[in-house]
Amino acid sequence: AVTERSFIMVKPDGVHRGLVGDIIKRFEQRGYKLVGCKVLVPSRELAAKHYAEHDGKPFFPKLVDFLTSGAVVALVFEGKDVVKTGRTMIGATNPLASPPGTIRADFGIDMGRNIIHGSDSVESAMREIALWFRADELADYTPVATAWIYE
Ligand code: YYY
Ligand code: MG
Repeated sequence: AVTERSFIMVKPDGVHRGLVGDIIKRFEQRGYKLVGCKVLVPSRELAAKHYAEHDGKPFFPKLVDFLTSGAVVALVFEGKDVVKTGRTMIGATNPLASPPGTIRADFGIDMGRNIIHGSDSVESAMREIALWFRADELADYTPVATAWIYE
């Protein structure tokens, strides 16, 4: 559905490296609608809730340390098949194993510095959007280009 939403986040490495604009640009030029955007340094509680599925795994503590080490840019994009397409645009978890043209391959090398997060299912997206944004932080509007993106 065209109202499908995904939670996309530029992680602290991407912010430090000045990649926020490049990453937003890729989703914008694809035709996805930006409905939420904010910069914040996440608390440990928020980071742990975001990555709750990984709690108990060996890399979990360093993952929480990393995500809380600086500012992130939390984004919500909306559009047809945005969750799956967003994951395709982002690429594999390990940047070195990710195909050229994907965000992680084009901007990164190590798995623990892979630049960006994207929801892995529509259900995850709904959970993550509710975790990071209040309802009144998501904009309700219709981009004028809509009819030139969707037939
Ligand atoms: O969804 P995605 O970000 O591609 O990977 P996940 O398996 O959900 O792991 C979340 C996050 O954790 C990943 O982006 C990097 C980090 N990580 C890690 O540092 N070491 C691992 N062995 C697995 C994941
Ligand atoms: Mg994941």
